[in-house]
Amino acid sequence: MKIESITLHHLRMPLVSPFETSFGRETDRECVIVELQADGLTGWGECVATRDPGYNYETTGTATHILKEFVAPLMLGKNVNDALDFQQRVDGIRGHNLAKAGVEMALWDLLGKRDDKSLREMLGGERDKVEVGVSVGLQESPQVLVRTVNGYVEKGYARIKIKIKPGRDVGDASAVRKAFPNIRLQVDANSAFSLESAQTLRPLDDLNLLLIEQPLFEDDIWDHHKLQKEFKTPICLDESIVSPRHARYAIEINACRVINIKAGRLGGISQGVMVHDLCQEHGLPVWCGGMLETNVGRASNLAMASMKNFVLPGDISASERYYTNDITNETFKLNPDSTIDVPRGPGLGITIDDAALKKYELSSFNLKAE
Ligand code: OSB
Ligand code: MG
Repeated sequence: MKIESITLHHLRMPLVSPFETSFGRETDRECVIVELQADGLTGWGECVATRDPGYNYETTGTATHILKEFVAPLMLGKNVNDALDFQQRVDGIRGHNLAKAGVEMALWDLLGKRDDKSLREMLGGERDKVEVGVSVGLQESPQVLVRTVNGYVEKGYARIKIKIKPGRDVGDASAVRKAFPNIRLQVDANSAFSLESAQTLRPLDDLNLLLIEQPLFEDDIWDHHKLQKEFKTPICLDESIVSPRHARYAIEINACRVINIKAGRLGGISQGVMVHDLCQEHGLPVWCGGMLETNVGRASNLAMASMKNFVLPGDISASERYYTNDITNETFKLNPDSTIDVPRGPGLGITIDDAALKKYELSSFNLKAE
């Protein structure tokens, strides 16, 4: 498709409730919404870089810079055929996966609209609804945490993930396990431990957790391999898996038994599909991670999670868990069986609420083909 125009919308949206992890506390979330125009159609994508480089080195600022100065010139006025064509074009830009992935998502949306196919159909997804859970941030105390978890359980979430950090680990997880003996429970450290400090996590092995997510450094695979040997509970890598190649390294050295797939972190949906396929070949289950997306990114996550090897529940909660007024006309609701329906419309299957987009826009920037 011949790309005629690229618009970057820098948004800031208040979160329904603050989200605290080992790398910080957010009361609102920033992102960059990408709008591509080609052949009379508009495609939308979400770049999941945030204001601060806490989860990842990228920010809304670096993503805007990379997209304007380096990605846009490789696309404007050019015929971009598909996601792999896009990946070849941006291959010379080192890193900046979150920036690239935002554009790749918008391209999938365009292609789906052109061919009248949903993203799920394009990816060969097998499910029309996917199992989901909720990711609960650090709370004031284990008591408050149990109360917060209870609220989500009452809403119908059958899988809970809690954030942990040094000093707020075994105690928090034990309190939740005690209050909910049978719930599917997992923890996420967002790389807050070292191999030494992770020794305090040993009691987690007796809490019947689905997995322990990213306990060690964000760029580490080797120490995770050492730690996995000491735990019965599967270690799941998030931050460390930034490409299909890294997934292969982790699998080859047994650094983890599960991988969290985020298209943003991997540089695009196409790269997420590759990691999905690789894990399937090697018998590793995968699940879809989340980045507190708007409904744009959530639509993409739901389509990915419909693929066969996404056998664990995703960090994809209902729209109302994140924002009171999202930027699409559609809303994603939790079904009573802790699932969310996969969108059926062409591309991402969402339409933008222009008033909401404008309301949250800090700035926008348009680039057109000559
Ligand atoms: O590590 O999975 C993570 C949110 C922002 C950055 C990193 C992570 C998260 C979450 C939230 O856990 C998942 C969601 O979108 O519900
Ligand atoms: Mg994580």
